[in-house]
Amino acid sequence: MTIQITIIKIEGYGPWTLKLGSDREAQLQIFQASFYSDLQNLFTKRNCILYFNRFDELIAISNGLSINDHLFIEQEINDMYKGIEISMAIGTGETPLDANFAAHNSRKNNRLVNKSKLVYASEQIQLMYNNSAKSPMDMFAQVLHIDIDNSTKASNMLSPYEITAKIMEMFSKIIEMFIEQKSMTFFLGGDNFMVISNTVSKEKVSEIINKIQDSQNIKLNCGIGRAATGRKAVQAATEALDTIRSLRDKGILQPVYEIEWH
Ligand SMILES: Nc1nc2c(ncn2[C@@H]2O[C@H](COP(=O)(O)OP(=O)(O)OP(=O)(O)O)[C@@H](O)[C@H]2O)c(=O)[nH]1
Ligand SMILES: [Mg+2]
Repeated sequence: MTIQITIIKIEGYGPWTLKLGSDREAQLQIFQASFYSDLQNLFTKRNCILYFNRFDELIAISNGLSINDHLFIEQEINDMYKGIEISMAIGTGETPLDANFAAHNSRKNNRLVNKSKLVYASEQIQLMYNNSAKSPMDMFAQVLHIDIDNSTKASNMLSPYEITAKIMEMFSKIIEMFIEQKSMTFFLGGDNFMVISNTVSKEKVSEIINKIQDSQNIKLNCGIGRAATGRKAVQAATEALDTIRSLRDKGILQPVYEIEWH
C-alpha cells in the first residue's frame, strides 16, 4: 500500500522578498502565517493534512488528491495572492520518505502535468488519476501523534524559552530516529510532534519511543493512527493519544496506543 505526498513550494520567494525593501520582516511573517492558514484550509477540505516544513516549502499527505484537485488548489492560491506563484510536486511510495523522493524527482525532471501550470507528477501518477478503474484510494497513511507526558509540570520549573530549547532538542532526536525508518517528523506546536510513518510497526515505534525517553530523560505518549486519508489518519492518531490520557486517568499506563479506521 502506498502513501502520496505533495511538496508545495513558493516559487521565486527569495527575489520576491527582496522587493519589499529592508523594513520587510514583519510583512513577511504576516504573509507566511496567512499563506499557511489558507493552504491548510484548502488541503483539509479535501481530506489531506498539511505540515510545515519551512515557510516557503510545505509538505502534505495528499492520498486520493487527484491532479485536477491539485490544479484547483494552485488556481485558488493564485487568485488569493497576486504575484505569488506556487508549485506542487506529487509523489507516491511505500514509505513517506520514498514518496517525498518521488515528488522531488518529478520536479527535478520537470514532469509537468500541464504546460501552463506548475504541478509535477510521474506518468504513473498521471495515469492512475486518468484511469478511473484503478482507485487512488488504495492508499493509506500511518501517523504518530507524539506528546510529552505532563509537560505542564516541567513548564512550572523552567522559563518558556528554556522549554523551547528542550523541545527543539527532542525534535532533532525524533527526526534522527525516525528518518532511519524512512519516516518524516513535523513539529506541531506546544509539546506535540507528528511522524508520518507508514511501514513502521507498533513494536518498532515503542522501541524508538523508549530510546528517545532514555536519552532525553522525559516521558512520551504516542498515539498511532491509520486510515486511508491524511486527515483521517491524523484524527485517529489524536484520538489514540487522547485514549492514552483517559486510560492514564484510570491508572492504566499504556504510552503507545493504536487506532485504525477503514
Ligand atoms: N498542536 C497541538 N498542540 C497541542 C495539542 N494538545 C496540546 N497542545 C499543546 O501542548 C501544550 C501542552 O499541553 P498538554 O500536552 O495537554 O499538557 P501536558 O501537561 O503535557 O499534559 P499531558 O500531555 O496530558 O500529559 C499545550 O499548551 C498546547 O500548546 C494538540 O492536540 N495539538
Ligand atoms: Mg503533553
